[in-house]
Amino acid sequence: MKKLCFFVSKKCINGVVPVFAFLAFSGAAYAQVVINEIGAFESSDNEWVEVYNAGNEAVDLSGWKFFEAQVNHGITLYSGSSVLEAGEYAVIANKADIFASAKSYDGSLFDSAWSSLREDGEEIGLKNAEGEVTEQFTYLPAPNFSLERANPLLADYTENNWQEHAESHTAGTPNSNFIREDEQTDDSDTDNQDGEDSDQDTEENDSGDSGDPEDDGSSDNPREKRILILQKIRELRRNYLEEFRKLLRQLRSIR
Ligand SMILES: [Ca+2]
Repeated sequence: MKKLCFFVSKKCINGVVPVFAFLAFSGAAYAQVVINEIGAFESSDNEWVEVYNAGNEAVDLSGWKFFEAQVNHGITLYSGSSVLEAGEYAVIANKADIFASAKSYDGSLFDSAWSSLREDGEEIGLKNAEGEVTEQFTYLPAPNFSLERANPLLADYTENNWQEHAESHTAGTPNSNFIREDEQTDDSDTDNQDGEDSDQDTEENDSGDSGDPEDDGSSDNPREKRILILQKIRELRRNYLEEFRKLLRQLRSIR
């Protein structure tokens, strides 16, 4: 256990390490599909929810239900695969054909049908093919943009773990708040187990970013500074996800 904790200690994210440590120590498979982003701000026909497999084994969503307004809404595969691999995303849309035509998205898409997701929050959930509740909670108000979950492994449904997107949404892709600002400093100068995919390659995609969101020096405009910080967060999130998936692969390889 001590060795394991050392193995992941440099990438500690709140709530993540204890789960991984337990899993690796026990060697257990771990299935956990969660609701990861909510598009209640859209017009009713365009509404959607994003789900994410935060476990370490594939999950077949055939027969699963999206629970909303005290109703179990069926979901039917529209495109992609019903099997959600570990670390993969899928989208459940109120009208999948409308979602597919309106969004640039090529991942797994499920069609469902509900009246309307409340922008001021309501109780929603997921039920598996056996009818068991895998997750159920009341989401926070998000009237303008999507509501994103920061840490999919935390059963925290408060504003500590859910924030409204700054200007849009990330349906089917990692959330913009996946790495929170207060986690960047703890994660900034670390390397991974294999010495690969470290932080050196994080500066390629966003021009004008010096690497330190507090010291970019490029603008005093609050909105521009916020965008620069969000770009840095997304870079860190991408690197974190790569490490996240690598750890899951390592877990699965343990016999
Ligand atoms: Ca997302």
